[in-house]
Amino acid sequence: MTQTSPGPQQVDEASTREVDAVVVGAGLSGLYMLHKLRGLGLSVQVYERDAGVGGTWFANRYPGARVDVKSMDYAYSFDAELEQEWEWTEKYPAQEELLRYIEHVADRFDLRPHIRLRTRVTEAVFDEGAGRWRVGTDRGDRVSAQYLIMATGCLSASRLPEVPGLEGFRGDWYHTAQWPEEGVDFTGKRVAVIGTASSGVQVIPLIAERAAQLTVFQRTPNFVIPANNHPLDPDDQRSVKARYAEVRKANRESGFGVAFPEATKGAMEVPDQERHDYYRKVWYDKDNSLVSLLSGYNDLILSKDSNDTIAQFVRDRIAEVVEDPEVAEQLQPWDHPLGAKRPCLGTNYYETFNRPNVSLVNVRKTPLTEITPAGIRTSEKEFAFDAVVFATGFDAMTGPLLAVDIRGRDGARLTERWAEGPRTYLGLAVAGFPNLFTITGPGSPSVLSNMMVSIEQHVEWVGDAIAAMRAQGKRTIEATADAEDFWTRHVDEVAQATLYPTADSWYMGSNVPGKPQVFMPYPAGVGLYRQTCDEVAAAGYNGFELAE
Ligand code: N01
Repeated sequence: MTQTSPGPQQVDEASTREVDAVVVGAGLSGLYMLHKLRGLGLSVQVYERDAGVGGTWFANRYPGARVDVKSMDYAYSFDAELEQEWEWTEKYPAQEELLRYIEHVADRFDLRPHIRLRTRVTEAVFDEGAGRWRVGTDRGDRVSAQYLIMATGCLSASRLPEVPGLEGFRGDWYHTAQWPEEGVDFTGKRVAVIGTASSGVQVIPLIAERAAQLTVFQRTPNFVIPANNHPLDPDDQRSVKARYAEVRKANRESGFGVAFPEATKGAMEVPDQERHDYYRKVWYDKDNSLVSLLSGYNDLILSKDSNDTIAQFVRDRIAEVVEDPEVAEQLQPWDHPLGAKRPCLGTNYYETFNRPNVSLVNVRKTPLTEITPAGIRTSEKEFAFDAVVFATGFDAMTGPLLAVDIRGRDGARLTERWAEGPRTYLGLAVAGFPNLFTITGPGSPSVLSNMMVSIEQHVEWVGDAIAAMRAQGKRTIEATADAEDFWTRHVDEVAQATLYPTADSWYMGSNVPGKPQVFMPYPAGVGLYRQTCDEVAAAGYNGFELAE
């Protein structure tokens, strides 16, 4: 059996230190937060549970892992020299290249001395008397910090399905989000992949090329759009760099964090042929993107009828590509609007089901009942495997935050405060938890956007808030209960006006048994959201109490 999570190393000597800020996580958010706070003159301790920096791009190193936002948009914008000097090689770079980029950033800005790796923050308790957070780790660190910044990511608490028997499995097993650094050789093996969303869609075609047999266990089919990935043309890269400031500004003001001309018409307002031609053009366009597909008409995520047009277009493509009509039918999604669950980008995904060594099991019809010593049992039969790959996702958004025992005023636990679902002000702060900030927290656009745009906006907003507090001699900043109530209701109202809540998705917490069914990200778009955050700051941090 293979368990790949880097566990705690030897327990170090207990230490109690005072720093200005603790940042939890050394992914894209944690690194920039560290750099920002260092720039303000703060002492900062970053803790990272993994053995290296990179967050998502450290942990998700399964074959085929690559970003689905274009590289030129999925790059930090905070430093003009960095953005000019880094050369991307592909439209959608692979994990290795993204990790190289992040490591370059860590070295370039001399961030590593402030980061403790392989160290998981286990608890953070607000000491009201001192007005400071007391933070503890699984390696015995004890640190007191004025600010606690959770840069733990939205998709970092991976989860396995509730199927019994894994501990008795005689083969190897892997989770896509805890992939061994040394890689895995599937050559000649009988392999199972459970899960057919973004991670499964990326890993399946590559495992199929190596394995003797690949069996894909699918519960819900997804919409998979062709990535049309390709090497970046150096002239195109130069041309974007020449107008980078303008490109970044447009991204920040957009809906998804990637600028795209605003659609003026709904999908049903144009003739069928025109609409079909548009979808076709995007499907085959080498420079297409999820945004270009979803932004062609202004109501695709608002109107079921409009959404049906694009959903049917994709189902037709699946039927065209997949040779066995029964398999094609199983792969066609009918149960959710396109975009209401995270759509996937794929390379040779549907084509892979035409390979003689690949088969599909519909676990909606024949549910998984048990992992056996030899393999997997469904309600129909037992399958034998040498290796099982879980592409089964995450306890998203709240999972990484609630994995730390966070206690605010009066010892109130965040887990209890969020028992009915997350409650935040602006997705950045929680009433009763002073000086705690959540980067891309629930209630902010985060996962519905280009994460880089959302991360930078939050880091800069938090940095500015801390700078303002220091300038005014304030020791604590805390969201008011009224502001939190208002924001939590507002996020829900905006979500209810869309098709998002109609799907069972990790956005809704549906993938985790017992998790409250609440739409967690804020779907009003990054441009509008940024404006709101800026207005709050300009009004002297409206909705927050600042105390000396
Ligand atoms: O996880 P998921 P993911 N029995 O939760 C299935 C980002 N990401 O790692 O849909 C059988 O989306 C589950 O089935 P169902 C991106 O934001 C980005 O793929 O719940 N099946 C589903 O098929 C993405 O949305 C990139 O019915 C079970 C799958 O496992 C997010 O990460 C790449 C099961 C889980 O899908 C998460 O993606 C990768 C069970 N008991 C990830 N439990 C890119 O940038 C779960 N499943 C390209």
